[in-house]
Amino acid sequence: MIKNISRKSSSWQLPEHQVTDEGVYLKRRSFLKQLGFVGTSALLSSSAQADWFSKNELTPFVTKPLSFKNSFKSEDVLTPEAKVISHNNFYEFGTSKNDPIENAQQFNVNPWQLNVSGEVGKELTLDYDDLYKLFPLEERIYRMRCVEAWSMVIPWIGFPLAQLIKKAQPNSKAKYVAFETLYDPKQMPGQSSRRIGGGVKYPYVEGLRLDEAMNPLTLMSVGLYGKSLPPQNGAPIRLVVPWKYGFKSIKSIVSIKLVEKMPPTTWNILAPREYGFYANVNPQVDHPRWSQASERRITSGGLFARNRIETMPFNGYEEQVAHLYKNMDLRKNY
Ligand SMILES: Nc1nc2c(c(=O)[nH]1)N[C@H]1C(S)=C(S)[C@@H](COP(=O)(O)O)O[C@H]1N2
Ligand SMILES: [Mo]
Repeated sequence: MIKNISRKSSSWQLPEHQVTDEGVYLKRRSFLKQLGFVGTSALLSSSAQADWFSKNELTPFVTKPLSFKNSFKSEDVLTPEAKVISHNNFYEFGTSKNDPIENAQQFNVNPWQLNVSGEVGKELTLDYDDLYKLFPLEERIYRMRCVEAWSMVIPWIGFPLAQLIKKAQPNSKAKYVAFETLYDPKQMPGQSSRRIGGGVKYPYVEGLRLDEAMNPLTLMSVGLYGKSLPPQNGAPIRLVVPWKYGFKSIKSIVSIKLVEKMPPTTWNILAPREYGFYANVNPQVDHPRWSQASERRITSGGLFARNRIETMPFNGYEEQVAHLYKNMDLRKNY
């Protein structure tokens, strides 16, 4: 995502236990490379999924089946599960697309605490079981468009963020919502090494305007393809905002804070000219280094199934969300 940003190597500054973690990580990667596994995961078929884990000598993270009702369908062909869980951006576990599936299987998500705080009448703390029990779960089939110009169609399971925010009773000062990913360098190798974590400042943070957060499309996701989230997709709970570039959909959230001012966001901090606060999918506003007019839809099968399609304004959700930006210059507010 950030190829032209300088990565000052600072591993020599790290305390010894972190250097050791990185050493183990790098050894593992070169081992996998020798065996020819690194870089091949995008070509896997569904049936190859179990195989992938055994070849890589990984015990897959255990997901659990969820009950939910169907509520939001799509005409689009679903991206196969094996691709949804093996082609990921989750820099806390490394910057290559197959790093998260390789490095996150031991991620411990139970116990978990998600705090809702800030300009609210009632602070909330949700623990692991609450994430699945507090609100009825629904399935939402959404397109997901990464700013890197690839996209998927994913059957998420979750509940509207609006329900959680209402429960916390925001006061009149609440104008924005600030989200934060877990900070745990012992479990997330990218957080203890600039090289592995891509130079991102951790914890990963994101934000929405309150009306964006309250829009019925905005989902807190706890699962996909009928089961709880695998760690590489943001277990145990992540945001999904389908009309915005994928980087807004922050993973493994521990804090949601209602705030008065526009909060800082990770990619905007790193490269403000390239990544704005709004990040609405917009085929007419190019990234400074590439076009956003089209995207590669990741579907099934081999190379010829990787369709190049036109990108739609607001990722095709114009009807549901365009009103949020009525009087805004979307070129300025990218
Ligand atoms: N904490 C955290 N959240 C994150 C990211 C990340 O690196 N760290 N990557 C983002 C990007 S760039 C994308 S495209 C989506 C990818 O979600 P997926 O791997 O479930 O498809 O997660 C987003 N959420
Ligand atoms: Mo992304």
